[in-house]
Amino acid sequence: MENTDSMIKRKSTPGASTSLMLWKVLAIVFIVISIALLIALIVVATKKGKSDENQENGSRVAVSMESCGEGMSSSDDSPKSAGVFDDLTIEEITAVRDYLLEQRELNLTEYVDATVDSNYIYSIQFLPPSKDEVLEFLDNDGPKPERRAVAVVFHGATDPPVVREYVVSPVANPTQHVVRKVPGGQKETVHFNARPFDSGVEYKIMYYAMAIGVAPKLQKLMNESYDGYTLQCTNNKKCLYFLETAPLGFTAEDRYSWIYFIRGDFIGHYFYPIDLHILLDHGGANAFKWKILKVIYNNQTFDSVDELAAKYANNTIEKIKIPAPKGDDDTLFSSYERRGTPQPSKPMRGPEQYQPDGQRYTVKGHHISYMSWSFDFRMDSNSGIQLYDIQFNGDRIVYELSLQEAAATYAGYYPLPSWNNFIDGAWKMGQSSYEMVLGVDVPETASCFDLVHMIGMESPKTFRNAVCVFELNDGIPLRRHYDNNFVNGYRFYGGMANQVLILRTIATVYNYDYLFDFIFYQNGVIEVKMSASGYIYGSFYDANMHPYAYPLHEHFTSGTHDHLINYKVDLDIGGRKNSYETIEIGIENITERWFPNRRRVQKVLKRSVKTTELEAAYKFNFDHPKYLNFFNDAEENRMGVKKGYRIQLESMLKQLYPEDWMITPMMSWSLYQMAVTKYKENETQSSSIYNQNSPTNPQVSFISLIRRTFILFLSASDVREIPIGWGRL
Ligand SMILES: [Cu+2]
Repeated sequence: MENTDSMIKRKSTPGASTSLMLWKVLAIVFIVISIALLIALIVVATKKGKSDENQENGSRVAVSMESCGEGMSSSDDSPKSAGVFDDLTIEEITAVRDYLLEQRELNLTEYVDATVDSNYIYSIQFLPPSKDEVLEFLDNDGPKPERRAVAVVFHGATDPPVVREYVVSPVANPTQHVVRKVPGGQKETVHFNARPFDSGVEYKIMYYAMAIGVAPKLQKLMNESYDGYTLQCTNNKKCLYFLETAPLGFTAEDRYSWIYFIRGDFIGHYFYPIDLHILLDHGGANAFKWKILKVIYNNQTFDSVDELAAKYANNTIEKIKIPAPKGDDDTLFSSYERRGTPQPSKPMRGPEQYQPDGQRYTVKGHHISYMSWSFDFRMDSNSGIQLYDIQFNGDRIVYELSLQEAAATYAGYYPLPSWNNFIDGAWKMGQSSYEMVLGVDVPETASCFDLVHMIGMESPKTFRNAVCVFELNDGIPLRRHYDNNFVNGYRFYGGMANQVLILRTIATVYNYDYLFDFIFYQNGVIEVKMSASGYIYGSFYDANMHPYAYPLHEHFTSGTHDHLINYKVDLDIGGRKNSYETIEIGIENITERWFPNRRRVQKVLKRSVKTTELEAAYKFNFDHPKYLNFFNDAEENRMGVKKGYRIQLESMLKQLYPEDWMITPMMSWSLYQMAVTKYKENETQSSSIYNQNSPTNPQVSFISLIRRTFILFLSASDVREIPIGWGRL
């Protein structure tokens, strides 16, 4: 742990008799320091022109701040992992897309011309190679894994319509495609109604349905009730736009959504929902068969738009008028405009991070090295950021550390927000990381990376500076101590500044912004952290919302909700054969050995090695605190203790939904604070992009994954993957 470079040690000099000596020593020290500073100044002045020469500024590193020093030197050799975990480039995605479009039997329509009943490419991205292949290459000089792509194709033109996934290779110049058995069901097709919502193609058809089937009939109502706001607005003024609740339906076989309307022309438009809801059955590929089933207006429910329009016209219903915001003052609350008395009263800049000797980490493509650490990263366009091959002091400790899913589950009186239970892997969470702003989102010193994605787009797009890495002094010492001499002094001081490396990405999934951090400490700890920002999910407020939320503004609130985040960590401590144990901190009540008439109550460690996955599924219990320890039975440290890593769950949320509630199966990982499963190549994810719209019968049922495998072998076992569910409100 000790890094002499950052350690500060000094001896105390108690006693007045030594004060003369102290002054002499100090004088000499100051002279030495002055000379050293002079020499340093000359060296810096001479080298200024050369600064940054050794820093890696590959094409992917879009921002690399000029720093004062020359930074870490690094060779030009590319890391062995180059290309193994890297996402597809613009050229590779384009080649895969063009190859698929040429395959006549697929009968694909280009994205721009596609409708719901077309066969079209929804997404293309990198398909990481199997762990066996990668380790054979990295550790045993096996062949380099082939780079492959996975394309999700919506086959709206087949009967019945289905979703298929194709594995296409090689990505540089594709020559073959095979149908993939989709993880979860292990079938070659997924039900069409379980597909993710496509905010291009499907929204377009929905918009026509609303613009043609609803807007003309409700023009008068919208105009009067919503103070001029309508779907058919003119000159882009007083426009309503609409969104839909999720999940889209109850099972994989149906597709229903409540459409709800929002005033769209303000900063923070999330905060301007109105009280009109329309239930749409948009199942299947034939949009002519889509139907409006219910309409809610001013807390009155109607079977059709016609019924509402007629009753509105003949004044047989309760009408509502929700005034439009009046001027800028009325909408200031939803803006980011700073208001109130400026602080501090005299404009002054705040503290900043700087790197006196330049960057202390090196970047080669998406391979990052820092102190004793090294790792690779990529971004799954759906589920988000993934780190691979994390090594500390040259030992691999984690094969994969990845975001799997983010859930947000709402409550309320009206369908918005009551019906909303989002899982963001189906809403392009990985493709939702946009450019970070230096000095606000990350320190000015950060190095940032561009990403390439293609979900719901005609061609791949570059997302600039969507992942950043930077070193940070977090202001709290990593360790420190004064050695008390108990006579108002001390014998020595030791301390170490906490300088850490942070890899950050911020996913803006509609209203909220998830800040995902992976923090590497110098003592071998990795911290995984999510901080939430952005806007709350706006809902219409009236007294009916009282049990679910507080009013936040006129007609506006946000329903009570949870955010639950699911990560996977595939730990490899000293190799792939690891075991898992809990160490319960129990209480013992024993006879005091040296006073036989007395008792002694104290804590005691009770180790329990888990043998089945079910046994290893962890539900936190305050009455029985436990350490969660992963260790290698065959590797010991010099004290004879098995080498291991402990998972420390810092922030947990209990899933309040019962196991048998319709919504729970699509996110059954949330029932556990941690679960441990035996590694299987076809069970690499705890969720799926098809789970959101098949809540009761999801594509990947995490709970059945952990129930299916009965025996978890001990030291003879293969690696385990350990998805961790944790969250915060
Ligand atoms: Cu929230």
